Amino acid sequence: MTIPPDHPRYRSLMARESLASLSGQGIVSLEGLAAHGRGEAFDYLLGERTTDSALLAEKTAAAFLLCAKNPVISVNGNTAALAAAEIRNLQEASGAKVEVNLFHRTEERIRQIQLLLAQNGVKVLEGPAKRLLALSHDRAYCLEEGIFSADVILVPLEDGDRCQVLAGMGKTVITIDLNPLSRTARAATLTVVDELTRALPNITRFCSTLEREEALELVKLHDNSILLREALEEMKRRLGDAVD
Ligand code: PTJ
Repeated sequence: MTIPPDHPRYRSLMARESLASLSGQGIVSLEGLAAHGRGEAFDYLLGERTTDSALLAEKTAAAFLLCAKNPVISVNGNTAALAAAEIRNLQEASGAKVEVNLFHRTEERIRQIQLLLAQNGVKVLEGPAKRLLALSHDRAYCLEEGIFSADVILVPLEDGDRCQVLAGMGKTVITIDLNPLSRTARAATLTVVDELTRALPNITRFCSTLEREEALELVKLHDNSILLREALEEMKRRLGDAVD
């Protein structure tokens, strides 16, 4: 079916169509489709826009990436499907490495996602991954020169387990997650409660405009619990307005 550009839900329908089609190719997992639906529900509560507190989180995410020694962006199936070009732009602006890391891991999916990213101009780390993280599932597999040795790691649409393990290894973990109640959102050093394709361009823009002094200040002053509380307050406000 062709989705007319004047449909009020055009953007959302196009994203779903792209995810469904890439799921048919094996790039997005079926579980990834369910995860996207959960994200959409939370985005509805936010009014499908970047809130002031999310924008501050995005600026702070840029600050962490700019101040890092070995920043890495970890990409899964949903992130590659929704935002391959945005990942390229962020890589160029931040100098971060990009590594594919999957929950539903098969070598075939890894290869397909690496290819999709490369076709969009992303320089992707490759090589034999090893079971280097203390996790019983396959997200334990990563590269020594990538996720394992990163000091700052951006993990959009993450699952809580790995987030906790990475934080426990002393890494700065930045996540992008529309659900401020998720274990990931709560375990991360910094949570951007915003939709992936809105968040990445904002982080990229801040990477190009932030001065070093301001970046250091943002890193020093960041407080994830305040950002999460503000995201929940925003949802509460919107629900209250809808009821009144
Ligand atoms: O490709 P794989 O095999 O690595 O699997 C990827 C998924 C996403 C299936 C896996 O990481 C997973 O199960 O994730 P979760 O635990 O469902 O968490 C995903 C989180 O991302 C949820 O809290 C969603 O609300 C949120 N989310 C979904 N879509 C978006 C989003 N946040 C921001 N932008 C989105 N587009």
